[in-house]
Formats: sequence, C-alpha cells, structure tokens
Amino acid sequence: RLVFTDLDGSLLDHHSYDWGPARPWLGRLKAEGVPVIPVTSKTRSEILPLRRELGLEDAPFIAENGALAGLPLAWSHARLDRGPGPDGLAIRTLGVDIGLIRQRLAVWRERLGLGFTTMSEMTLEALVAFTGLAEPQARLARLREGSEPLIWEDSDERLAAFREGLEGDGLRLVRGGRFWHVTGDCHKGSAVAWLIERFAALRGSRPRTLALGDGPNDIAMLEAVDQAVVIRGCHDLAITPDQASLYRSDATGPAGWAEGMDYWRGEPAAD
Ligand code: 2M8
Ligand code: MG
Ligand code: MG
Repeated sequence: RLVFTDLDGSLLDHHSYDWGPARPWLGRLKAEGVPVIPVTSKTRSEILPLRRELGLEDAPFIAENGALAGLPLAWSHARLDRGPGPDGLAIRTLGVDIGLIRQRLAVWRERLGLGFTTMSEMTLEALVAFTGLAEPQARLARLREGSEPLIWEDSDERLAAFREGLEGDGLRLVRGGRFWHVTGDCHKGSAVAWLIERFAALRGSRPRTLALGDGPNDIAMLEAVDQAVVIRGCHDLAITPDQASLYRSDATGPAGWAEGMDYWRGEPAAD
C-alpha cells in the first residue's frame, strides 16, 4: 500500500499549517509500515525539515508539483538517480530548471503585457503576509528548483493566452491554493505514476494506492490512484474519476484528511 498526500490545505491546515487532527492516523500508518508520501507544491528545502517533524523520513517525496522527487535508499536506483547525498536521499529531476522557467516568464510578460507577480519578485514581508508562513519557512519556500509560483493579476482571457504560450515552450500552468504554479512538462499525476512504477519495479508487485488533496493541482494525482479523497478547501474540484473511488470530506485540512482515512481505512483492513 502507498498513501500519497498533498500538504497545504490537506495534511496541513490552509491557514495555520497545523496537522494535529491527522496525528493518530500518521502514527497508525507508520506502525503498519505504509509509506505516506508528500506530493506538494513546496520546495525540497521546505519538505526536508517538515518530513522529519511529521515522521515521514522513510518515505519518498515529490516536490514543486512534480518537478522533483526525493528518494530514500530503499526507493533509489544506483544507476538511474543522482546521489544519495549526505542526507541519504537520491534526487531525481522530473521537470526543467527554474532558470528556464523564469526566462520564459519574462518573455511572455513582455510579449503579451501580462499582469502577474512571481514569488521571486515578492519581498519576504509580502510573502509572509500573503501565505501566513513564518519568516524562516517563507525563506525556504523561495528556494525554488523546478517551479515558479505566481499571483495572477490579469483577466481569464489573458490567462488562456499565457497558458498557450507556456505550452508552446513545453511548460505547464497549474493552480494551487493561493498561487498559480509554472512547471516543466510534469504534474503531480505524472510524478505519482512514476513513483508507482518505481515501487512496482523494485518490489515486483503493484501497490494499492490512495491519495488525498484539496486543490486543482491535485486532480491529476487523484486520478492516478485507486482510492481518492477530495478534501474540502478553497476550490470546487470538478473531478470525474469513477465516483466509487472518490470520497469528498466535510471537514477541511487535517480533520478532512483524517475523515478521508477513516472512510477508506477505518474498517478493519479487508486486504
Ligand atoms: C505555495 O503552494 C501552495 C500550495 O497549494 C499554494 O499555491 O497556495 C508554494 O509556494 C509553497 O512553496 C509554499 O509553502 C506555500 C505556502 O502556502 O505556497
Ligand atoms: Mg493543497
Ligand atoms: Mg499543494
């Protein structure tokens, strides 16, 4: 079994970033040896301390909306992955370099006269005020490797033109909780499918998979697994996988996360 989870607005509260209500389930899954794999917009630098606090240091993670995978030894492949580094993690790049993304953003802004502010253009104070992150965490959020978050300040029509331009460059635009995110040709769904393949190749069997998320950027991930939980949040997710495999929570954030786990795993395990 594998559990894939979004962080902000799902395992972590959208405003306070607290995960108290999810703690009992995290303990239970750890005791059962079920990897809980963060799949998030957050950077590698944000995830490293967080996964220790959450007790998820044995599991891999997906950072920056599928742009990067962090693989502990048991998940890594000596010939295919870079590393492991001093922290024991091999890093696999699944997207493109942030330098290319920033270059193309500057080109499209100039060419189409677009109104947006990238995270790298925001002051630290503005980022703290906009996200509610504490200053040290906001600093870590700015250490982008393969995705640029931005605040959209223009019309829907121009958003479509922007997206089309990016697609011509082989880039993608996806919506998170507060920001839009520009990445290479990757998303949470492609990264999760890649990890499932890696697991199957290493273990010789396909795992049963469950995923939980609250944002538009989570839809591809929710469609890539056997059992999905849409956590109530700030976006209405129009998602159409077969309804039998989808549960929508009433509660938001980590309480909704625990509610989703209760729904799929609350009964004595039948498998
Ligand atoms: C950004 O990600 C969230 C995810 O949904 C968003 O778009 O609102 C990222 O910049 C991430 O690195 C950061 O930690 C988070 C803080 O809310 O915002
Ligand atoms: Mg989210
Ligand atoms: Mg997210």
